[in-house]
Amino acid sequence: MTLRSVNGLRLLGRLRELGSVGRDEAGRLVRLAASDTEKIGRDRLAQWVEQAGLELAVDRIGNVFGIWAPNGLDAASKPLMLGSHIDTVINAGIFDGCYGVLAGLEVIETLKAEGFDPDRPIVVGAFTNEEGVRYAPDMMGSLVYSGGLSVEAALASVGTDGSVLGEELARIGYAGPNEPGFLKPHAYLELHIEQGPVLEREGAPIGAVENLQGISWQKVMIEGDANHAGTTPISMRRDAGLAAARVITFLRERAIASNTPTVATVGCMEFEPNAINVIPSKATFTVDLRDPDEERLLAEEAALADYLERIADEEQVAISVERLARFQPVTFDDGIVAEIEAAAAGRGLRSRRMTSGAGHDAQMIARIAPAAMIFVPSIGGISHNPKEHTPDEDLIAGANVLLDVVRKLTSSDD
Ligand code: HGY
Ligand code: MN
Ligand code: MN
Repeated sequence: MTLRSVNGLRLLGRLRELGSVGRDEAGRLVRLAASDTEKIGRDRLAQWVEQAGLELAVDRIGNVFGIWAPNGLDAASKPLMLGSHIDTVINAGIFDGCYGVLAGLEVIETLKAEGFDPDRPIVVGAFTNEEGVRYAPDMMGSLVYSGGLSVEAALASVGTDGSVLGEELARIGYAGPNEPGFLKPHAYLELHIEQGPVLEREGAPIGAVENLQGISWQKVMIEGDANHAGTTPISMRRDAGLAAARVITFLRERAIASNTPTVATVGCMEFEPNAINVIPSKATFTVDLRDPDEERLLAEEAALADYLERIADEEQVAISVERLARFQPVTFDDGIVAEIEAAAAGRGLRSRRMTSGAGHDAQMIARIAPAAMIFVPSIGGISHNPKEHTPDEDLIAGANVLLDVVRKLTSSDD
């Protein structure tokens, strides 16, 4: 039986078009949640959804959905949901998130065009603020959708720029009428670039993602004393900058010594008064800890807390911590993972089961429906970087595997 395939040129064209939207004056791709640049991307996606003849729906947290409910199917009756996100980090690549949304739309358009008769509606979603760069926590839209955070609390989130999410969504026209969770998915599938080195290293074009690691985000504020860089003896310093530096090296040394998949990242750092000849009075930075094992993640958090106490005493500084996000590791639905492997094999594609190092909306939707993910290789394992790249044939292969799994999960003999 010849398997129908997606329209690869249409998918690649849309990926590149969406990738050109939301560039700053330096040409960097920056489409932060609910920003003016993200609005341009949202509007373009909405156009594609409506041109495809799908029902466009937006919920109160700004999640955007394209709904295909043919032949009298009731849109709300347990649809198969596909999706990801179109917001980006700062100076992003063009595939993270957008690939899963546009491939989901492509799969629905392909099935629609071939006259496929699904036994349930099929929906593609673009979740708000997956990246969490402007508002914490990340995966916010899917977290609200799955009941993990109230929509009111999410709309009240204050961004790193002092903006309020609810006001921004209203301003860009994406404070929708639907209650988050208004469609109860039968199952959820997310296609995404791996953003790591495994598939490329092993020459496997498809990853059947069976679990996703836990995430801990914290903001650490260290307060010392500003003083003269030239006249203050080292022994008399209460140096917030030095204390912050000791925390960063502690995290790296501990992650290496642990001999486990534990990773730790300090991605944001601000000094006050941030002057070349003034000992920093304040250092504010973020800590991103991740581990596939919840017990180890808890142990890393406890070790950091102990070290902060020690540093406060040794450097005579005051340290406070604010939790920004905390998600436990998630195991995906083994039945769907097996369908992904079977679909890959059906196309003669090698696949391998794997863990996701990155957070994804699937991690949240797995709270309300069986979920799984499909990965395609990332060249050099690079992501959250304009060098992020996946070859066209891998992008199309991933979309075809998604197509086959969707067809299987919506065929009445399933
Ligand atoms: O942080 C993450 O893993 C995802 O990119 N939001
Ligand atoms: Mn992503
Ligand atoms: Mn990302």
